[in-house]
Amino acid sequence: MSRDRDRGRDKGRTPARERGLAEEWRIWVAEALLGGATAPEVLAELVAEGVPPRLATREIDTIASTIGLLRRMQRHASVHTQRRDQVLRLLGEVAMTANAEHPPWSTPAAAIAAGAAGPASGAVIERVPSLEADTFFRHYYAASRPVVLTDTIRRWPQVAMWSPAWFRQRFGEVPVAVTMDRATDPDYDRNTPAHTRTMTMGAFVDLIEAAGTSNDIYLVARNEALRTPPVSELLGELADLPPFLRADHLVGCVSLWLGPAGTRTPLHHDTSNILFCQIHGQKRLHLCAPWERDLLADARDMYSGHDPEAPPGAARAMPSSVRVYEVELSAGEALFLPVGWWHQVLALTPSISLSFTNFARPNRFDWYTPGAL
Ligand SMILES: O=C(O)CCC(=O)C(=O)O
Repeated sequence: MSRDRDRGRDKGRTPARERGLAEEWRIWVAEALLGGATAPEVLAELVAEGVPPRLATREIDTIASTIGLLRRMQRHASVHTQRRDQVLRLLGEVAMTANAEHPPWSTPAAAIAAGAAGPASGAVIERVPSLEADTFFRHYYAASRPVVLTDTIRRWPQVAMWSPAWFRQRFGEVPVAVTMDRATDPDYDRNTPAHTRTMTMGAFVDLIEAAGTSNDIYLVARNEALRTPPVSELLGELADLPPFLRADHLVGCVSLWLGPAGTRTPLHHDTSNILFCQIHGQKRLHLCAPWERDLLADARDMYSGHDPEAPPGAARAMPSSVRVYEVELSAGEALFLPVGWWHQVLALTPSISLSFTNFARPNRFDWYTPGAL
């Protein structure tokens, strides 16, 4: 420390000027703090050089807080780089799932460039009646591009009669794990295990019917209903799956969502691609691409912390830089939700949805956790 201080002395100036320390002494203070000296040690040195203690303290505080700010900025920049690298790797790995000799993009960097120019350039999510497997995998799955399929699941005649009342009639006595008391917990989705209770399907549907519009009760994906008989029998009744799903691989790959109007799943991303099928009622989804810089910056685990439905200026309002897509799904429509895409889901009516992850292409990206960095 004193050798550095000598450098200040070499300049031949007194350390204190009228309004503050001379520049070379400020540099000395910064170097001493960066080198590990404590503020009291630096203060003692300055005072020994004749700097008034109050002036020395003020200068040290200012320099120490600037150093702290720079360190935080450096940390932030490095976390952002790591998060962006995860997005690049995700898009690169997804691109490699294309069933073609030439995948859509050959490198992750090209993938993100093409992805950013693709889905984000249109204002709405494309809607098509149905897709052949090859077209679906090449132009949507491998391209990380959402699409609404308007007719694909209309071909499920057995499913067309599903409603909350139908579930009560068929599975009334079956115990199911549902979430309750969500309305008083701002972090209800993250805290799903703490809100989980078991009751009969019949009692739950009674609650849905009594609830009107409510986010307080919801049977969410993290339930075992479709893994265990008799509810799992429904999987055998899903005839004529789209050609890009594996009909032989359903158990553990299909999740049931059942609730009243008003249920809201907050903005989050998943670690697999999803075919989100609206079986009964209507839902509104807000979607944002994984490469949205301002969402990546604020991500916490799988959640974004922003609310696309919050009015501008509200605490959780979306950053204005972020492009938000809005999709309404009616019964019989399905949305392809690419892995990593942020989505928030609101039930506009009492609703039943099924989400599928059994695509006939690699679909596990558990490592994708930018918000955990
Ligand atoms: O329907 C919902 O409430 C949420 C669906 C969802 O987030 C999903 O399938 O990943």
